Amino acid sequence: MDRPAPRIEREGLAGRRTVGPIDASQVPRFAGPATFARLPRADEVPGWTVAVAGVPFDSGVSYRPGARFGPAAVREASRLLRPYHPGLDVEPFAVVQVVDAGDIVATPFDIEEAIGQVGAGAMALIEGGRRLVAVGGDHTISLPLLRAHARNEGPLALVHFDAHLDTWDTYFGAPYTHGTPFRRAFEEGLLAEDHCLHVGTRGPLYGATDLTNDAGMGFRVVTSAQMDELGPAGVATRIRERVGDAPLYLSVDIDVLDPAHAPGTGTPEAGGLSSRELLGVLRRLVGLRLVGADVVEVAPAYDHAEITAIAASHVVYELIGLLAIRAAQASSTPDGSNASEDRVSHLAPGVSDGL
Ligand SMILES: [Mn+2]
Repeated sequence: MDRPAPRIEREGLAGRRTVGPIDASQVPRFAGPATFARLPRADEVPGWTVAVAGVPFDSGVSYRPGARFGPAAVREASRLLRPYHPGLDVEPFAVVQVVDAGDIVATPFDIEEAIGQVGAGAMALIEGGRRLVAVGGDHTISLPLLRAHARNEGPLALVHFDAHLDTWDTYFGAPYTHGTPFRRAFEEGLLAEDHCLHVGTRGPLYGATDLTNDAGMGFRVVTSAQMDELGPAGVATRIRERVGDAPLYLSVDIDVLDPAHAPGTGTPEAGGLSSRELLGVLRRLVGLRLVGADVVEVAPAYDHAEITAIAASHVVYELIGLLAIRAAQASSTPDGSNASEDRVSHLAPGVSDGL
């Protein structure tokens, strides 16, 4: 393209101009290089509030490798995301400036060095209260991401969507792997006591002590099977009760979805959530103090027709919607008026209709 791509520009919070996705009525969605949702790169706008960044690191996996290709696959699969979210009644890219910040580069040869690189990369991105949705990569990356956010926000409420607990101690003696980040986070004091929850766990464990050890670290669990009784609204209520007003970090391992909805992942387990259920839970979390999030474990080599990457791209979009609404709520005047209120009408928690 020999001229800048035409982008959707809007007036966002406090009258600030936001530069959104490339206009799909002028440039077809399948044309041009992929950024997340065809948003501008960070270096194409003067400043931003929310970034999507890839973390293509998968040297911490225990089974199928390949999540290093997750960020590229999620970007490709995100081309069809549109600017308006009807379930949340928000235009997330209009309310705040959202960008694709590229990839946080980490060595594939040394896990501890990579963890340092991811942490430093994340710290730079979230400086000054900016928000990050990281796209993995394997679940190892959540440890440095939690470290970075806890440094800014203090101990975090962690809501962890995953088939697995990820609170094991070591694998082959290795303390830093994709199955251990949340035990390390607990040990390091990054997590807020009595505010952490796993959602969607299932499948065989090494033993019953996996669960008692996990509970001993202060985690509670809503299993995948409980989705049948509670439904997305009930699960969201459990989450809201657990998190309260603590700063919230959301970590979504795409294997929380059933392999029918996410075949392209490293450690699939039968009996998982549908993508509809996961999205339905997430969009009922409006009003919580979301400070950061990641979506991990998309391994495109095992995917089919982009099923997994599409699901992940929608999860990221959902998270951006929550962050945009959070930013709008934070900047609302006491009488509730707000320059971009027409882009966000559901500012109250407990969105339940039209989801
Ligand atoms: Mn995991």
